[in-house]
Amino acid sequence: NIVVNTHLTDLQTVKDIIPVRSAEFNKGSCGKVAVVTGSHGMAGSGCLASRASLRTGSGLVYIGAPKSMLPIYQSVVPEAVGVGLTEYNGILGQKSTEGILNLIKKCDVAAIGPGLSANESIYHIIAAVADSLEVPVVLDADALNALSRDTGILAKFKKEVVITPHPGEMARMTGLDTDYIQENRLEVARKYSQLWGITIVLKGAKTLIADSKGTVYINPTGNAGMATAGSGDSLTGIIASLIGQGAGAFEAAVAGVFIHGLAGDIAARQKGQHGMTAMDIVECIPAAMKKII
Ligand code: NPW
Ligand code: AMP
Ligand code: MG
Repeated sequence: NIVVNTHLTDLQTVKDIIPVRSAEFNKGSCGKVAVVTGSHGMAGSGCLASRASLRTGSGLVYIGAPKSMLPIYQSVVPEAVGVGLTEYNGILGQKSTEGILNLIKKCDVAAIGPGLSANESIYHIIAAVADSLEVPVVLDADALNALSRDTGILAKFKKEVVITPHPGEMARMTGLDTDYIQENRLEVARKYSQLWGITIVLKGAKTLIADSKGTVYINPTGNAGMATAGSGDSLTGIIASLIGQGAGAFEAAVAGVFIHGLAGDIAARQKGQHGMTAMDIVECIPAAMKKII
C-alpha cells in the first residue's frame, strides 16, 4: 500500500525541525557550510546556493570554486568566504581534490554539485569525498550527473547523504525514463531511497522527500514560478544550512523543501510567477522563516 508511511509536511513539523538559536551562539555555533561549486559560465548556481545558506541562518559559508572565479563570488556574496581551488580550463578536476577535502574537513556539512560541469573529473572528486570524509553531504546537479556513472558510491559515504534530483537527474541516475518517474513519483522515490540508503528529494510540483526506511513526506508549498533557472540551487543551500545548524539530514530535507516553497510563494506574491527569479526566492527565505518560527 503506497499511502502507508506517507505524510503531508505541515508548518508545525517544520517549526519543530528548525534548530533553535541560543542567545549564547557565535557564528561558529550556527554551522559551517562548504559549497563546492562552479565552472566557467556557471557562477550563478554557487552564488544562489551559498546566499541561500546564509539567509537560512548559517554562521559561516565557504565557497570552494575554481580560483579564477573567486572575484565573482566575492562580489555577489560578500558574506561568504572564498576558497580558490586548482582548476583546469575553467573547471574543477582531480587536482582540485586535495583542496576540496581540506575545505570540507573543517565544515559541518558540504553542498556539492551546482554548476560543477559534466566533466568526468567530477566523479573522482565525489568518490574521494565518500571514501575519506566524515561529514554529511547534500549532493545536487552535477554531483548527481557524476554519480550516474556509479551509484554504488552512495553506499560509501560515512555520514548522511541527501540528494536533490529533478526528474531529469533522477532519470540519469536510475536509467528510468523521465516520464515513468513523473507517473510513479512516490514509488520511485521510496524504492531508491531504500536501495541507496539515503534521503532523496525528488523535485517538481509537490516535491517528495523519502528516507531510507520508507517514510515519505509530500511538500505542499511552492508554485510554477519556481520553474526558473537556479531555483534548485537555492534549495541545496537551504537544506545544507539546516544540517549545518544541527538538524538531521532527512528532517533538514523535509523542512528545507517546505521553506523553499514558502519563499517561492512569497516571491510569487511580490513579483508574480512570471517575473520572479531564483534570487527572489533566496531573498524571501527570511520572510518564509518568520512565518514558520
Ligand atoms: P526536458 O527538457 O523536459 O526533457 P539538466 P540543469 C528535465 C547549473 N545551473 N519535470 C528537463 O528535461 C546546475 O547547477 C546553473 C520534468 C530539463 O530540460 C547544473 O550544474 C545556473 N523534467 C547545470 O546547470 C542556472 C524536468 O531535466 C532537464 C524537470 C545543469 O543543470 C541553471 C534539465 O536538466 C542551473 O541550475 C521537471 N520538474 N526538471 C547558473 N546561473 O549558474 C528538469 N527536468 O540537463 O540536468 O540541466 O538542471 O539546468
Ligand atoms: P532545478 O531544476 O534543480 O533548478 O530545481 C527546480 C526547483 O523548482 C525544485 O525545487 C522544484 O521543486 C521547483 N519547481 C519547479 N517547477 C515547479 C512547479 N511547477 N511547482 C512547484 N515547484 C516547482
Ligand atoms: Mg538544479
